[in-house]
Amino acid sequence: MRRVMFIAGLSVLALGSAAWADDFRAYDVEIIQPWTRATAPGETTAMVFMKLDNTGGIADRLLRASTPAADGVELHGAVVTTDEIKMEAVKAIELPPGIDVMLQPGGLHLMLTGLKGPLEKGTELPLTLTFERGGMVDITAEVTDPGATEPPADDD
Ligand SMILES: [Cu+2]
Repeated sequence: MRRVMFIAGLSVLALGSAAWADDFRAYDVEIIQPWTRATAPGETTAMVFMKLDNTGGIADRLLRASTPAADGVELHGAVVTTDEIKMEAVKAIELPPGIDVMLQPGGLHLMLTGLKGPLEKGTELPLTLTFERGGMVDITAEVTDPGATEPPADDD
């Protein structure tokens, strides 16, 4: 596993300026522009969003996530009923080859539970993602406006 992670790290360097600074990679899976929303004091949950693009030829799965900023991180999907959207825990997020999987408001997301303190706009939230094939990768999610519905505009 260590060796796979190291090779994956090298491949990011080899891509050079083709990748955004706020993108990450776990083997074949590109983790594109992770983001979350600022929270108010006392709030205990937060959602994290990103795009996961499996650029390889074999399916992968996001199995779990963790962050030092919260007691737990659940993988959530959204179930749309006639009058509301409900969140539902899923065991894994499937990443078919060649497909962009969006984690976005109203759909799949990471759910932080037991938030230890407010997330402040302009800071970076550290997370560790674990993929079935891609292994573990450390990422950061940009903390943006509390009411944001899309990732922050790229400022570079
Ligand atoms: Cu949720």
